[in-house]
Amino acid sequence: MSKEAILEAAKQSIIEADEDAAMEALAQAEEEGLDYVELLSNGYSAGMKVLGDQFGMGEIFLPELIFATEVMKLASSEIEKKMGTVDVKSKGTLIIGTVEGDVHDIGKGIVASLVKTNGIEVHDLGREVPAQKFVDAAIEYNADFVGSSALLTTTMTVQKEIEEKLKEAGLREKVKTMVGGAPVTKRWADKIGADAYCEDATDTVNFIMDWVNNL
Ligand code: B12
Repeated sequence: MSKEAILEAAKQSIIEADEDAAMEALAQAEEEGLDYVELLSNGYSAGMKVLGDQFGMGEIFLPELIFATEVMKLASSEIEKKMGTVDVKSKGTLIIGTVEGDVHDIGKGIVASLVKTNGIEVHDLGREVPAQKFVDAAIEYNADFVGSSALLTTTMTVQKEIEEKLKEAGLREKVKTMVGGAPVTKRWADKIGADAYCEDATDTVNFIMDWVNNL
C-alpha cells in the first residue's frame, strides 16, 4: 500500500468514525515504516479538519464529532505507545493544558506526547484549566516552557491572562510561552506577548529544541 493510500485511509477512518479502519491504517503504516508524526498530521488530524469544516457548515452535528473524537483519541494513544519515550536526562520541563472553558484536548494531547518523546519532561494539566493553574504548576515544577491550547475564539483570551499572571508572579523572563489551537495565529501570539505560536506538534518540538540548544 502506498504512503498516500495509508494517509488517505487514516483520514477516512476519522471522517467515518471507524475504529477498525483506524487501527488497520495504523498497522499498514507500521508495516510500511511510515513516520508516525506524519500519519497523525496528514492522516488522522486531516480527517478531524474535514469534520470541523462540515460541522461549521452545519452538514454534521455534535454526536458525529464526538464519535470521531473517540476514534482520534484511540489512534493517538496507540501511536503514543508505539513512539515510546526517550530514556535520557530531561532537557527541560513543559507545562501544557487546554484553557478554561475549552474541552478540546486532542491537539494538546498530540503536542504533549511528541514533546515527551523528544526528551522533555511534560506536565499535562488536562483541559478547562484556569490561567492561575498554569502559573502554579510552572512554579511547582520549575518549568522552562508553558504551553496553552485554545480552540474557541471565546477562550483565546485565557492565553492572554496566562501571560499577565506569569508576569505578576515574576516568571515571565524565566519561562518561554507557546500558544496553539486552530483559531490562534502568530499575530495573536505577538499581540499578547507570547514567545511563540506553534502551528502543530512538529513546529512545537522545533521551537523547544532550538531554545534548548541555545541555552
Ligand atoms: C473535535 C472537535 C470537538 C470535540 C472535542 C473533543 C476533544 N476531547 O477534544 C467536541 C465534539 C467535544 C467539540 C465540542 C465543541 N466544539 Co468543537 N471542534 C472539534 C474539531 C472538529 C476538531 C478539533 C481537533 O481535535 N482537531 C485535531 C487536532 C489535532 O488539531 P488542533 O486541535 O488544531 O491541534 C493542533 C494545532 O492547533 C497545535 N496545537 C494545539 N494545541 C496546542 C497547544 C500548544 C501549546 C501548541 C504549541 C500547539 C498546539 O498542534 C496540534 C497538533 O498538530 C474543531 C474543528 C477545527 N478546525 O479545529 C471543532 C471546533 C473547534 N469546535 C467548535 C465548536 C463551536 C464547538 C462547541 C462550542 C460546539 C457546541 N455547540 O457545543 C463545543 C465546545 C465545547 C467547549 N466548551 O469546549 C468550533 C469553534 C468555533 C470558534 N471559532 O470558536 C470548531 C472550529 C468547529 C467549527 N468549524 O465550527 N468539538
